[in-house]
Amino acid sequence: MNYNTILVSTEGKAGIIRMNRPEALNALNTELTSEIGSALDRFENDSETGAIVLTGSDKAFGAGADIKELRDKTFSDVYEEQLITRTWERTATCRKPVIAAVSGHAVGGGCELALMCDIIIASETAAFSLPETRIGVIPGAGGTQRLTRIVGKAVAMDMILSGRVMPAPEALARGLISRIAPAETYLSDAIALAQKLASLSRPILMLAKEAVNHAHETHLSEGIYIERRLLYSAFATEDRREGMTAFAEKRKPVFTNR
Ligand code: CO8
Repeated sequence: MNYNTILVSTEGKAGIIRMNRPEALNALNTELTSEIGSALDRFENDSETGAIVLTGSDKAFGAGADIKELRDKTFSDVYEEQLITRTWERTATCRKPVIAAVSGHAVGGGCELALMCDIIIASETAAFSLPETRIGVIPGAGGTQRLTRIVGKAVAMDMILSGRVMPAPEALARGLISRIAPAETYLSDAIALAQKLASLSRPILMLAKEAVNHAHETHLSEGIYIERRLLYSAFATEDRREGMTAFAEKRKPVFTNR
């Protein structure tokens, strides 16, 4: 199968999905998130694949949702098309283990996509942030829920309200990521781990994953539901449009609190 925005390969029983929009630092547009979903479908249905690695470039795992694609959308648009729910969420529903190999920027939706994965192996250069408020929206791919469950309210509020960047060592200390690896080996380490997982019993890993997810996700669905509706509501404000327009025009936004 041919893809435009991802590179798909296998190494042994590890399936590898590499996001490949270098011109936009892997900003997540509809095509990219749909292609990730389609590659996950393929690997999930492939009996040879035991685990999946999702990665980006050394510079950026992902710079977040594609702001230029979202800029002109209205509340009706995002509500009707079920923005995020119909595409991005596929990563969170994959039943085989998914390892995120993260290097460089993991910003906004890029950070949230990593948080949908089961294990995050980060390069020592990786840096995580949820700066959506700066462009007039809120995290809308599970960030307000998953991050808060992992790091607690105080740190999540700090990150989400201020948009501050959390470097890999702090992310490890706070339980946001599973391991740090040298910049030269983070991806090969992730692939080696995927191959190791692929050598184990698939149904047992699926059972284990389902069990862990139940511990983690009790009450999560309600939180995601509320988050999604609040995110859509952000599209009713003038500041959301101003924030995204200002970004695209490379200027500081002028917010009017409306
Ligand atoms: N969307 C679209 N284009 C992007 C994005 C993005 N998120 N990020 C970077 N790009 C583009 C830039 O516009 C630029 O394009 P061009 O060369 O044509 O001008 C190119 O990628 C390179 O970017 P920079 O020149 O800015 O690269 P730097 O190395 O200087 O900076 C940064 C890297 C710090 C990552 C910077 O690009 C940046 O701040 N990007 C935006 C990050 C951001 O705000 N992300 C959050 C987006 S909102 C989100 O993810 C919410 C997800 C769920 C909710 C959905 C809401 C509807």
